[in-house]
Amino acid sequence: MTHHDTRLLAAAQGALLGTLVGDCLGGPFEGAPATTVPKAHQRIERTLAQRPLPYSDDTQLAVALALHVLENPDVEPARFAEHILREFEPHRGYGAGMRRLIEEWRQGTPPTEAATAVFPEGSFGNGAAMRVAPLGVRWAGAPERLEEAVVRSAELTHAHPVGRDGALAQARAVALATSRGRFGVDELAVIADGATTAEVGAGVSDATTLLLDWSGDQTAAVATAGRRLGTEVVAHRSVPTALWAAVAGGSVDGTLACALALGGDTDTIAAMAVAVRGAADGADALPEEWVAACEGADRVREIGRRIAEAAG
Ligand code: AR6
Ligand code: MG
Repeated sequence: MTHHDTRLLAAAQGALLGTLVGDCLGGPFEGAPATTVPKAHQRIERTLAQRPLPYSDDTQLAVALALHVLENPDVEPARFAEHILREFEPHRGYGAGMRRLIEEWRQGTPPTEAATAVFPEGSFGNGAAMRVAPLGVRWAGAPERLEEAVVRSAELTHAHPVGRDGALAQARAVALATSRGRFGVDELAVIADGATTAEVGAGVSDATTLLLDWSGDQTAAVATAGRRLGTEVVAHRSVPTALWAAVAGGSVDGTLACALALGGDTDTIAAMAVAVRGAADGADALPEEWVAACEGADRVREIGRRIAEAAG
C-alpha cells in the first residue's frame, strides 16, 4: 500500500469506528447534566465494564449511509431511503421526527416528498450530521462533490437549511481531518467560512473564539462551551460543540471525555467529535478496549475499509 492508501484507511476506520465508539460510550449518559472531565473519565471506565455496549440510531444511520455511498457515490436520495429502511430497527433511539418520517415512507409517501411532511420547513435536528462521516472520507479529496453529496444525503431527512448546514460542517470537518491528518483551529476557520447559515456559521466561529481565548482548566472550558455552544439535539447547538470538543480534547481520549462532560446529547456529540478526531489521528489512536466493547465493531471496521478503498 502507498502512504496515501495507508493514511486513507486509518482515517476511514478512525472516522467510522469513532462514530461507533462515541455513540456506544456516550449513550448511557444521554440527557445527563454537565460534569467535570475527571468524572467523565470515571464514567468511561464504568461504562466499559458494562460491555457489550449497544449502538444507537447514530451508528445505524452512518452504516446505512456508508453502504449507500458504496453503491451510489454521489448519493441518490430515494435509494438512500431504501438503505435506511433495510438497516432500521425501531429500538435504536431515533428522533421523534425521524420515526414519523420513516412511517411515512413505509406508508408509501415518496421519500423526496416526505421530508417536509413532519416539519413543514424540514428538520433541523442533528441527525443528518451525526451519520455523515462516511461521506466526509469518501469525498475528502473533492470538496465540490462532497458538498453536493452531503446536501443530497441531508435533504432526504433534514431539509431545513440549518439541518443541512450542520451536516455540511461535520462532513467538511471529517474531510479536512482525513486529508490533512490534523484537526485544529485552522480547520475550524475553513468550516466557519464555508457555512451557509448564520446559525451554524456563528456556532463554529464561537467555538474557534473559545479555543483561542482558552484560559484555566479543561472542566471550566467545558462548562463554558456547553453553555455558549449548546448540547441539544438541534444541529446548530451540537455540531459546533462537537467540533469544539474534537479540538479541545487534544486526543481521542480527551475528546471523548470532553464530549461526555458536556452532558446533554452526549451520544451524538461524542459520535461527531470522536469521528473527527479519529479521522485526524487514525483508527490506531482509538483504544482497542473501547472498540472491542462496542456492538458491531467488526462490521463497522470492514465498512471503513471499503469506504477507504472506494475513496483511494
Ligand atoms: N421544528 C421544531 N423542532 C424541530 C425541527 C423543526 N423544524 N426540526 C427538528 N426539531 P429529528 P434527528 C427537533 O426528529 O435529527 C437521537 O436521540 C424536534 O424536537 O429530525 O435524527 C439521536 O441520538 C425533533 O424531534 O431527528 C440524536 O441525538 C428533534 O429536533 C437525535 O435523536 C430531532 O430531530 C437526532 O435526531
Ligand atoms: Mg443523541
